[in-house]
Amino acid sequence: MKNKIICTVSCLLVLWGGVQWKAAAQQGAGGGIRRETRSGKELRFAPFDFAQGRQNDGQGAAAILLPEEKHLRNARQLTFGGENAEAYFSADNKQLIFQSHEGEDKCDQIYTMDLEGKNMRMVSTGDGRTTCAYFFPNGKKILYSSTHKAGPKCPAPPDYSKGYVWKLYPEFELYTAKPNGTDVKQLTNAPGYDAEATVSRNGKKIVFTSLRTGDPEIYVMDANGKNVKQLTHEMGYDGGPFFSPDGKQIVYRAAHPESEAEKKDYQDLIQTSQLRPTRLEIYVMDADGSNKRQLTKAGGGSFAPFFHPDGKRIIFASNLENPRGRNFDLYLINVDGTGLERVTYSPEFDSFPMWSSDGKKLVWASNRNAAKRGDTNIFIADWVD
Ligand SMILES: [Ca+2]
Ligand SMILES: [Ca+2]
Repeated sequence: MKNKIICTVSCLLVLWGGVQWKAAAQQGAGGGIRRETRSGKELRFAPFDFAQGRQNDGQGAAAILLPEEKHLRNARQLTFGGENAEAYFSADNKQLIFQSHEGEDKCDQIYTMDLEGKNMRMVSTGDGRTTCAYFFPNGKKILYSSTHKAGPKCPAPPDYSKGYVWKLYPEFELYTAKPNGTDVKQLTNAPGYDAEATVSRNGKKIVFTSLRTGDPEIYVMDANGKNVKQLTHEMGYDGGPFFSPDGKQIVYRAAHPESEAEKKDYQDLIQTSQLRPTRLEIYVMDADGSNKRQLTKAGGGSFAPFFHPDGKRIIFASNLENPRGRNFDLYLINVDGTGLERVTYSPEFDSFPMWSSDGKKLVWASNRNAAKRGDTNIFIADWVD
């Protein structure tokens, strides 16, 4: 099937997991919930299948999880169609902010919902493409990346003629807004992609990925966008950063080309803001960019790392047991690189894990239990140590 989906990095990670099977015929299927965007356009979103919805009861919860998934209990499916990813808790653990689209020609927009999957609302502008949203800890602002300033349309898709690549759209800038989506303010204004931003627990610092030097690097800045400081300087992709709970460390993912052939391929592609995501690995560094340590050496795709509230463990997604395969699962690893442990066992894509701030719940995105092949939905479960 021809892949027409156009994506950001996060969305492409979903694709990487084998989600590129959207049948055009599916676009018209289902009733859907009609939502009015703030720009007055109508958006069809996440057809709510009431038969699926019943799986939120206790009986269905058991079916969502596999017996091996001992760290998870009382799982609930919160979305029921389309591609939903990168759901992150608010600091009070009462809401999630995530990105979603349905239909091959659609762009992700940012939504919030409660932990029941209810009160869903679009909080981005409805224009352009958006990605990687996050709540500020005080609950008064949200942060996301968007191309809307460059125009209302989805940016052109990546060129797959040279194989599977990511596109780091230069039109992406970081924006803040009120949690209801109003009061949109531009936070970055730099050449190249600016995205993948998250906020420290004390609300003072933002870490993000930028292509402003021509090489994707991680930066830190004050919450108001001032005092930008570059933290990585390695050739290749460095991105997807999250602070540790105490703000003293940053966990991230990186793909550094090694052989001369890989370096040439990388340099050729990055000139057009494209990347070939081979051998993504998990790294940790101190918050000032020092003391970088590589935690995984799986040779496949390890990404979406997040610190446990205890600051000692990290959860991430990987295909490390079959680095060429399309199945991704969640894994735990200690911050010193020991204690690798598999968490999910579904033969489908599982990724984008985040614990609630008290460590009692885990939210993640998965292709399990999909009504349609290729759907990626948001799931939440109690975390069991
Ligand atoms: Ca780099
Ligand atoms: Ca899986």
